[in-house]
This record gives sequence, C-alpha cells and structure tokens, in this order.
Amino acid sequence: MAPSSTFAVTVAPPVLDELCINTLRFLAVDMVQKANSGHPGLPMGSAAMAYALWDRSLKFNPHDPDWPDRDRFVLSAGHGCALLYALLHVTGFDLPLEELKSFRQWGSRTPGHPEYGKTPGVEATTGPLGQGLANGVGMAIAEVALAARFNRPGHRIVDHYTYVLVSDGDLEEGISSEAGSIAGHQHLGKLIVLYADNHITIEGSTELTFTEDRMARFAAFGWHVQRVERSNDVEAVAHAQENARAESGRPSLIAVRTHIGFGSPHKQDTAAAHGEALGVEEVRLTKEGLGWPVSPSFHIPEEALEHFQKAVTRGSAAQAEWESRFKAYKQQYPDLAAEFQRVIDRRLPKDWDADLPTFAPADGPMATRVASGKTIAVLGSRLPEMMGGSADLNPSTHTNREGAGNFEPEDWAGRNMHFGIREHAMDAILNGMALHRGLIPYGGTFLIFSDYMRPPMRLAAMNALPVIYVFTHDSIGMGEDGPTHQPVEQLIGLRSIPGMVVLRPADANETVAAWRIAIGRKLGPVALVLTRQSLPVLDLNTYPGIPDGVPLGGYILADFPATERPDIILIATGSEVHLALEGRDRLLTEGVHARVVSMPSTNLFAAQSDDYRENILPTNVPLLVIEAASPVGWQSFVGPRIAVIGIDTFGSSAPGPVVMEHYGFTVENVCKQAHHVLDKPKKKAPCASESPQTMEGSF
Ligand SMILES: Cc1ncc(C[n+]2csc(CCOP(=O)(O)OP(=O)(O)O)c2C)c(N)n1
Repeated sequence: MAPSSTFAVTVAPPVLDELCINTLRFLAVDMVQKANSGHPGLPMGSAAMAYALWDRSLKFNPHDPDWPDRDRFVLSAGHGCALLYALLHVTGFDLPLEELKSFRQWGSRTPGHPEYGKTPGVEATTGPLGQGLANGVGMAIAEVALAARFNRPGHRIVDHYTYVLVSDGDLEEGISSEAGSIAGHQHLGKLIVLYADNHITIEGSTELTFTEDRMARFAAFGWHVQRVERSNDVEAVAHAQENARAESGRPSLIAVRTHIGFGSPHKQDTAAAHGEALGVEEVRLTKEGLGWPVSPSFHIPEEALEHFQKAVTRGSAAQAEWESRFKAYKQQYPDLAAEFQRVIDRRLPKDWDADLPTFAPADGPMATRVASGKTIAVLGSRLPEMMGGSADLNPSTHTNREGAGNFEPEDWAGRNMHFGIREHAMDAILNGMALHRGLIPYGGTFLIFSDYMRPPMRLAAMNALPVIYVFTHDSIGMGEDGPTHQPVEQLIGLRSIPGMVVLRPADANETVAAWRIAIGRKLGPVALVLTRQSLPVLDLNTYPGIPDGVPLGGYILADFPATERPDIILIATGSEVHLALEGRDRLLTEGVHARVVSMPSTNLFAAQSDDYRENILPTNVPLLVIEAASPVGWQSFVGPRIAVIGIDTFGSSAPGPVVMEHYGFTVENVCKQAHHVLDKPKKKAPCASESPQTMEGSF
C-alpha cells in the first residue's frame, strides 16, 4: 500500500480565490445567522476545499443539472448544506439569493438538510451521517457498470467522477467502513472523497471518541489516501484532487485539515461553531477579521460572482462536447444510444413483461422466494438494467441471475452483486445507484435483517427512489433458526414508512404480480416479502382474479356468489392465505359463509377508492385477520369489527410447521376465532401472549 502523501503548504490563497472562498463562507454565515438556526462551522472551514473542486475541476452545468455525464457531488455531511446552497447560487443554478435568505424556512428550496428533488444540483438527500458516502459508492458503481455496458472503443459516453464531502461523523458511523470496504474491494478509482478533518464534533474534540488512524483505515480498505495540512491552500487541495483522479485503480480519500468556524475569533476550532448561529457580534468580528464588509449581509463581490459564473459557460461547453461525442456514438451505435437514453429516462422497453411466468399446482408446492428467483431470471433477460444481489445470502434469497455474471473488480459488466454481510451499506449503495439512474437496483436479505437497512430504506422512500428489496424468510414459519431470525414487528415497521410499498404475496402467481408492480413503480421503493417454506400454487383457473387483484393491494380470492353478504371475512397475507382458504372450507361445513380476502399489500389497498374497499370489506361484516406477524396496525386499518390471529411476542426455535401451530396458525384456531368473532358480545380482550392466540380489538 502506498504511503499517504502530505502537502504542508503555508501560502495564502491568491486574492481572487480568497474573495470567492470568503463569499461562500459569509453567505453560509449570513444564512445561518438570518435563520438563527443551522451549522456555520463546517461551511466556514471547508469553503476552500469545496471551492478548489468546484472551481478547478468539477464537471457540471448549472443550466442543466441532470445532464447524465456530469460529475456527481454529494455533501454527505448534510448539516453543512449552507455551503452547498451558496455554491449552487453563485455558480448559476436556479437558486436565487432570495432562497438563501429563506434558509430553513417553510416552502423554501433551502431546507435544513439537502433534499433530493427540492433543490436543483442536490444529488442526494443527506443528513443521517454516513449515508451520503455510501450513496457515493453506489453512484461510482453505477458509473462503472454503465461504462462497461455502453462505452465502446473510441467512445466514452459514460465517463465521470463521483465526489463526496464527508465529516468526522460520516467516518465514525459504521456504514463508512462497510461502504469503504466495498469501494476498495471494487477498485472504484473514480470515487474521490474529501474529508473535512476538523477534529471537532458536537460534544467537543474528536480526541474524546475518534482516535484511530483514519488514513491507515482507508488505506487498509485499499484506498489511495492523501493529506493536505493547510485547508486554505487551494492549489494544494486542487493538486491532491488531481493526484486522486490520476489514481485510477483505487478510490481516494483526501483528508484536509480544516478548521471548523474558520475566522471566527471566539468559535474557530470549537464545538460552539458546529450547530448554531455565530451571533451578531461574532459575525461582525469574523467579517472584520477576514476583511469582509460587515454589512450588507449576503454580500457577493462582483469580481467573485463574475468568476463563479464562468461555471455556466464552462459547463455548457463540457456538456456540448459530450453531446457531440454522443452524436457520433449514436451514429455508429444507434441501438445502444437509444438504450442508453431509455435506461437514463427510466423507461421500460415494450413487452418487458411479456414472458413473465405463470404457475400451476402441477408445478408442485413452491416457496415464494423460489418463484421470485424464477421471475427475476425472466425479467433480467428483458431488462439488462436490472442489477442487484444480496448481503451474502444469494442462495437463500434467490437473487442471483444465472448467466448475468458477477460484478467484480475491474470486470464491471456483471450484474450479480455480492455486497458481503453489509446490509446497511448495501441499501445505501442501492440508493446511490438509483440516484445515478440507468439501473434498476435490487437487494436481498432475510426480512429480519431489514432492521439493519432501516435508515437507507427511509431515505429511499423520502427520495422516491425505485429500489426493490427482496426479503425472504418472512415469518416464524421459517422455523428452526428461532426468534433471532423470525421477523415479527418488521412488516408493520416497513408498512409504516411513508411511500414504501410492501407486498407479501401468497403464492408463486401473486409473486409474479408483485414483481410486475415493483418493476413498474418508477417513483418509490418496493419491499417484496417472501417465504422460505414451500406453499401450494393457487390455480389461476380457480382464482382468476390474482393478476388484477394484486395491484389493488387486496381482493376477493374466494367467495360465495350466492351469498350476498358473507358471515365473516378472513383477511390473510402471504403464507396465511392458504390457512384462510382451509378455514373457509371448514367453516362452510359448520354453516358459516366466509369470504377470503388476500391482501398482499395494505399500502396499495389503502390507496384504493372508498367504494372499492367497501366492496371488498363491507361495513358491518366481522373480520378475522390472519397474519404471522405483529397485529399492530390492522385495527386502525380496518376498524373495530376485527380480531387478528397474529404474534405479539417473539418466535421460537422449532420446525416451521410446529412453530406455526403453537402460535395459533391452524385451521382449528381460525374456525374457533371466527366463531368467537361471530358470537361475541363485543368487549376488549387483552393481547394473548400465549399460544394459540388472538388479539381482539386490543391495539
Ligand atoms: C446518523 C446521525 N447521527 C447523529 C446525527 C446528529 N449530528 C449532526 S452533525 C453531528 C456530528 C458533527 O460532527 P462532524 O461530523 O465532525 O461535523 P462538524 O462538527 O465538522 O460540522 C451529529 C452527531 C446525524 N446527523 N446523523
């Protein structure tokens, strides 16, 4: 491993550079001061290193922020967003000064942390520390994956860098090690991370908590590492960035010794500069100290603005140059060029779902994870933009695509990804891939380990990113691994994320329908929740409503046409749908007419019209919900006329069918609870925690 390079330079920045850097610094200072809220310290300390990048080498066009081959810049330390907004404003993005003056205010395009889709030029929503770094790894992966697919000799139409600005907090978070390890392993040479090494976090000096050798750590991950001692030396920082770009075989970390709150006489190098306005008096002293006019605030010297705005001509020229190269490419490779445009626009090809399989009982019982694997294989043959894998569980999650090759260091044409046992980074990387565009990313693990992915899943939903999760081993029915591996509260947890669509299909045919929804959903993530255990295949001749019913979230699977109003409705999801069907048959022999509603997605069902929902679940018909998961949520969803066979404790280690039986997932208990719902004088019962159990109106 090459030793770290160090640049210890003492020169002051040339006059124009200094003017520009101070412009950024004081725009950020004034934004935070006016809002009386926010983080001035990181922008003040990191303005020079960000300027060195944005002024000297970042490839971007302020007038077309989404140009596909732009460099990506992610501010992982999202709390320092005043710096990013200042950069976007002065370089000519559509972010007027008024927006800077409305920092952190209702309706502004300058929210308290960068939000993707709200501000032109913001490449990712950041704020939860560490996420942006892993997003950057995902973007760099997308870049090499697309380059491998589309570039041709003499035609490099995909050729950009990904830059990430991180703080101490980003590198303290564990996800930075997961993502750093993957990036090093994959030799992502076009990923360049600038580290604002300011020695300060909220509670004080990093000496309190963060004393490892960060450079050695990243060098051990296989990164090229450099250190720049004088953060205000634009040339030294720019030179280090040049070195990083020259290093094509390894990702780069450039640690720049910045000073939080630079220039503030009383707050520089202290935690006091981190997360609150400097205060009127301190702003005055800081401006005076750095030779800046105290008023007016939001001052932008003309020479500085003129210099910054060269970004517009520079960016337009860079884009025009790329467009002429793309034109030549299109002439030589018209089909590939059209494909490139299609995947960047997230358009699906005609007939993409034409060959999707249908299954019949004759295929034999099949786990929905197996049906999912078969569906992925077919989808992948039509959608080369599908790219994904699992966190070391491909044989279990059935996420590997035969013949698609492995995505491997410097052999980036493969589409099967091996994330290692790194669920957190896996998902944030999937987010980065989706943000980049050009790919349909998916990732798999056991449903229980979705807990390790919660922060990036939340961000995927917030950013409306089309990321697909393949979660298998979906209930206590998975059996012997026991309570540590048996999900209980994960389903309701996922369903409660705004914008997330959760689908728990009942059989192989519902699984195909679920995948169709997942691929078709261009804005927002989808979680497919699948069984480990085999399930009967529902016969499409007997249950023809499956393909059209699944997209509605819930539908009548089995009913008695002669009966206008069923005596009771059994609502079930996933594997428990089969139990509901058996229960219905048994109840019929007991003179009770039960309707079975399969509800693969409560999220999608809740979005249907009142009429539709009333048609499926008519008012005043008692309901019995059967789902091998926490009962929380059903009550608010379907009202008071309900009992739930669910689980309000953790599972147990035993063969799956035995566990299911002990927790009340039997035909006998379904019938017993159905009679109970029908006969009961209504009163609240406590959640039973012993099996067999039912939770009746007790949420
Ligand atoms: C996952 C996560 N945990 C906690 C926080 C709250 N937080 C915001 S900034 C910060 C640490 C600040 O230290 P550093 O990253 O060095 O930033 P600087 O002080 O240089 O601005 C913390 C803990 C967060 N944003 N994300």
